[in-house]
Amino acid sequence: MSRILILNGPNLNMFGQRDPAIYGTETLGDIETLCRQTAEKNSQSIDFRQSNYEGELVTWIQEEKDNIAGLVINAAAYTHTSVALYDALELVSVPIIEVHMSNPKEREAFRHFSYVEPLAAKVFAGLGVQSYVKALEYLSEMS
Ligand code: CA2
Repeated sequence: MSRILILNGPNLNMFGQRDPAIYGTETLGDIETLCRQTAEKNSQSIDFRQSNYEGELVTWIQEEKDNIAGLVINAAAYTHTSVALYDALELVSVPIIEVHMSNPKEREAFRHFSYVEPLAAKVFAGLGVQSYVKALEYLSEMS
């Protein structure tokens, strides 16, 4: 069974509570449930986490990088700001899939650059919760 780490960055615990036109109505709990259903179909086991702290995300990547078959990450605002996250992701040798609910490239200019993208095998953005589903399916097809 492939173990996949799914990391969610700052403020994503607020999904479903604000800005439904941008992020949809699903909560992060709903997204986790959908990921678990998708993973079960693909014989994957998932570890689904969220943190509002850059350092905690970095620590989790360091701790888990050798225990996983793939990493799915919605780094939220840290996508556009975090060299620390880039440095941590550089240490990961399994495929990294970048996901976003919205499409940052179609939003404000400050969201257009991603520190995750250069290290990602694939990016799924603008598909709502399906971005996470497609990331798990992509990893399943890769393995
Ligand atoms: O579209 C995405 O998934 C984002 O990663 C969401 C991030 C944003 O900074 C990225 O540019 C794109 C976080 C947005 C703030 O989180 C909220 C969640 C629910 C309601 C309001 C804000």
